[in-house]
Amino acid sequence: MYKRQQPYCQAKSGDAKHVGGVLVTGQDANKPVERREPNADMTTEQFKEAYRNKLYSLYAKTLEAASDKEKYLTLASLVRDEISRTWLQAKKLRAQQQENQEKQVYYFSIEFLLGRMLDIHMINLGLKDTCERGLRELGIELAQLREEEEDPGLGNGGLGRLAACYLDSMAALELNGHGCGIRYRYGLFEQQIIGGAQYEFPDDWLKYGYYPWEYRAADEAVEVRFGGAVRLQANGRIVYIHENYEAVSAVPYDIPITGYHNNTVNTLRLWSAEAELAKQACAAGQTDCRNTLQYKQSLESISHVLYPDDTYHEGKVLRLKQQYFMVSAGLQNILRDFRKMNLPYANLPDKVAVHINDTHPALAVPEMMRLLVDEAGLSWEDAWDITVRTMSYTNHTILPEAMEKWPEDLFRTLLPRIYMIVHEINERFCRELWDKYPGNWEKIRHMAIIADGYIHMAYLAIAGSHSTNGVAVLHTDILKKEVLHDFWEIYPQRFNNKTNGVTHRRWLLAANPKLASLVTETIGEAWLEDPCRLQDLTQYADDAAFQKEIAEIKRRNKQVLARIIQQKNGIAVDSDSIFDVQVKRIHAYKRQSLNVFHIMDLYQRLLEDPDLPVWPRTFIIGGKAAMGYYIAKRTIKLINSLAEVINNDKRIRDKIKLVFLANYNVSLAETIIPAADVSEQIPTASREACGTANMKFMMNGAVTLGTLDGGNIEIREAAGHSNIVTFGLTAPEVLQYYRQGGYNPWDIYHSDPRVKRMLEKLVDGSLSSDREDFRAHYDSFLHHGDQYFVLKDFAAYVAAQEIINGKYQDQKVWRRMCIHNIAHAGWFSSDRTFAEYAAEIWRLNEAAISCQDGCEQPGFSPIAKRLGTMLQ
Ligand code: 26V
Repeated sequence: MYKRQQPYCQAKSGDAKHVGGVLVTGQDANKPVERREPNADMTTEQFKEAYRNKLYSLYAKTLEAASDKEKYLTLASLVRDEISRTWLQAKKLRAQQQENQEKQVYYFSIEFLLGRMLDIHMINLGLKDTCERGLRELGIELAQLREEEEDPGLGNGGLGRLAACYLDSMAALELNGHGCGIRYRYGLFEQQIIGGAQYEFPDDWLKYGYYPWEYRAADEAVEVRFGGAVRLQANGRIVYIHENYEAVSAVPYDIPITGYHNNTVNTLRLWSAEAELAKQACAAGQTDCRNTLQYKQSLESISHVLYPDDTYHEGKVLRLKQQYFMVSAGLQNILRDFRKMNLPYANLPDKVAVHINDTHPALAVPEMMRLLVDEAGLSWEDAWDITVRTMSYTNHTILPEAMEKWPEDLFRTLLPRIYMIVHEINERFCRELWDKYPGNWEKIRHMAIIADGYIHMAYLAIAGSHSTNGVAVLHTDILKKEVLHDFWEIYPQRFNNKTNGVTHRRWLLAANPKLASLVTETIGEAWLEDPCRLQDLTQYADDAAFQKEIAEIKRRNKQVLARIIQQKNGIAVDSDSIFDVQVKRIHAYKRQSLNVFHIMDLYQRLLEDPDLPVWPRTFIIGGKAAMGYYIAKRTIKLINSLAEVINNDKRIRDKIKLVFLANYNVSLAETIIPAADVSEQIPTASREACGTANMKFMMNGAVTLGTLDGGNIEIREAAGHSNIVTFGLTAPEVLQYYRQGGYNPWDIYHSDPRVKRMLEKLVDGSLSSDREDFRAHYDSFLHHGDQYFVLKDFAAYVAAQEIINGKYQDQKVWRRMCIHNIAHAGWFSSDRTFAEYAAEIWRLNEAAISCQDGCEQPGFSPIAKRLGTMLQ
């Protein structure tokens, strides 16, 4: 059931190699690899001179007088110059492609969690070594400057980071793929821990501007309209006139996305709401200028802040405004470009793919209809056919409480014309259902896009697109069999799986340079462009010398993290202990509490027997809790309270330590993940759609300790069952409990004395002087049915932890496991995922499929060739 569906990463007959950025097979594979490194020819001397000149021209300062920030900006500015040069060429190429009418992909996402960009750009442009060497000769450490870059937190977690990985892969694969999102003035809040609890502070990431990495394109601004009313005018045909609306200028900021050694620069276009139109209206005497300031603020609030939330806020009007703002601006922009091709609209789906990342951009469906019907004058039927063929949608969660729905009234007031269109889509969809299920009102009501006063965004996205995909095999299975079963029944051909991936360039090459170098020294550099080649490491899994080097690199990465822990938390941790890490959003279903319970139990056992044969462990936990999510915030307090007790108890002789690392973000992840021994992936089976941190850990040689959920199942398939430790209820078991009940947490409370003891400790003052501090946890486990089966899985989890402890003691076995994980991580590269999206959803490889051997005919794009080969 869980077998991988793609042969990608299986040993290929006749090795494949990349030549000039294009993957080729057969005879060509023997040619030397000629990678395009735009700046391979820049000497260190030239760099140093350029650097000094840049510093003078930007700040009129000498090296000695410049601050670290200025030094960073000088370097970034040099890199920007290089990007601009390449980008200009890339834009020319794109104009040419448009003339040649190549298909373009637009990935619409309300979040893009980019992380810092300096390192990645230097690597992609082939500049890193020269810069690092040149700076060193100038007496500057690159590592120090890196810290000066803001880390834009324009996303909450996995969904946003996935979007950023995909941008990286699109550019690496030379796909014509672009991102479309919002330029939030404030990103996800900065987390500080005060007295053990989370406090939120604004993320002022634009304090110094985002100068090096963004380009404002004010001349391409478009207008987005809210509110007002719609008037019908019959003039031969019915025309809808939208009037008395509020107009907002959507101003694009373009962020270049460089491809790895291939001269590709794609664009992430982030839209900012500006009130330029309000100012103009005031100047033209059309509005009351006294209110202009207030009006301006209200309009600009649209892109003011990222919703700091992975909890769905029903009815938040600003959130709906953000969604419409983004899709309207993005689609207007796409159609403006499309019109330059002078093609009939019927050709749009052959030239443009619009991807909807979760339901947040699902308004793209009715907005596309509005643009095609109202503005381009197409018939409803033609417009619908074009829309469905252009759109595709990814579902990222099955949690019922996360399914977006909007109150009809709010929707109608804010977006009157869009409401009319959704209404019409719903009418026609229900008629289709009626033809299929005559008389079955119950089913139709259940599937309707508008029902019980709400607009269901997932249903709108499925009905309005040609593809709906899940993000792991299990997740897609659950969508088909359970959550979206009715939709799968009517549109089986629309459903498909695309297991997530992560970019191995950021998460291995950039984040873990020592490991990356060792891999390259051992198997050559082909893995960089063809991550499946990591498989070649399997032959070294038992090689004592290689094992030793792997262990040494891990030890050094752990030392780096240990220093950070000492600086940030003031806790001394032993870098020879097992680093056991759980970093991700704090959420009940992700079960940080299960981790805590194991630590509490282990601590108790150590108190009883300080000679317990356990290898010393450092438990590291990090993650943000949504601001209004009470129990998640209490979990952070619980972790810190427990840490306070354990870390100060001399009786256990430093056998275990617990650390909560504040403000988990992409940059911190880049330091934590390469230093991890154990990757904790322990959600309630069926709840985590896929997970992506699990893949990043694996790539860095950590061993997964996980439930059989989401991507973990496929990690086990890839790495081998003996190279990961799994435990707990399976998804079918959990789903059965949800359907039929039959689980009573009190049974476990009474039968397992460890559980009873721990639960009582939550409320008896052992962890906090305020006995009410963790009452909500206690109640959730015992009085509210332990929804996420924490108590139920506890015994199995402790047993799995014992297995980890045992395996680690035999370092040969452990290192072998680590190597197998690294060697099989290639399949989890987002390059693979994206190649699948491109070939199977957006059909960028139509040409490749029809020319499997050779593709030498003129007119075939390198992309088509490359995809054809990757997916063989
Ligand atoms: C939303 C909500 C809202 C209600 C309360 C619970 C809850 C939990 C999660 C979410 C987020 C939904 C969308 C999302 O971020 N999904 C994540 O997408 C990742 C990329 O596909 C995937 O790896 C994660 O498993 C999935 O949770």
